[in-house]
Amino acid sequence: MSGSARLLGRAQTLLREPFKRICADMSSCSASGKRLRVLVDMDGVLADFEGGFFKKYRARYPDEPYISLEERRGFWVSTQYGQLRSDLSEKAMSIWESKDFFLELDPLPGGVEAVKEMAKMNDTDVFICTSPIKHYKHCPHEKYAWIEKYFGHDFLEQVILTRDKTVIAGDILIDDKPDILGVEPNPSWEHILFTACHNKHLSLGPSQRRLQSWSDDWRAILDSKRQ
Ligand code: DGP
Ligand code: MG
Repeated sequence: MSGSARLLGRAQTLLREPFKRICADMSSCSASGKRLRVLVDMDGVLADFEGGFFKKYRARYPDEPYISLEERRGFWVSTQYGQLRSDLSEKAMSIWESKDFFLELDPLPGGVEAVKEMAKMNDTDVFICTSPIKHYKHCPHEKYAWIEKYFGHDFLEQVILTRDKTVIAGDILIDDKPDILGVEPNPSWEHILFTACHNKHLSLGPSQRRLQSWSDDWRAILDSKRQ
């Protein structure tokens, strides 16, 4: 081995140790949860999708049968309407595929305030993590416009649009969908089920947690994930 090759080898060894230490520090930082990353769903958690759907469905189809919010069961609205009568599935879809549906959703009580408060907490990063519908003509644009309206332009930095939430890394995902599945079998987040008309009758496993509403103790749930 030449003298320069030996020197290079030694330099690499010297560099490797501090570099490894820095990497270890970085990973222990995230493993100890120094900064908490909270993912908050939009429809059914911040924006009243079910209420907005019901109001507009009744207005457009006043003579058709409907399912009251009390009677809602199962995440997919179109599936339950299809069970009532097969053609109602398409009628249901026509509601959320219409212009202004997502833009005009009312905020659910306390949600906007809670997310704003979270975003101001020390060592906390908050993202709105939402799945747009595949009929993309209005939905993605209106989701951004809704977030800008209630949180301000700068908060658009915190928006994640994805059809697969399992590939997004976070400590907590607050979401009203009972089964959040995707290509990643072991998502990094703990799913906190946000109570909604369609999921309130489900019993959860012993390790699963709910947030009943934004009046529930969301701060305690966040604190439980800090170390
Ligand atoms: P998310 O809240 O991020 O899980 O998004 C789910 C979206 O799906 C939300 O916009 C509500 C919508 N949704 C609810 N029921 C149905 C349905 O039956 N069919 C479709 N295509 N979308 C639905
Ligand atoms: Mg949702």
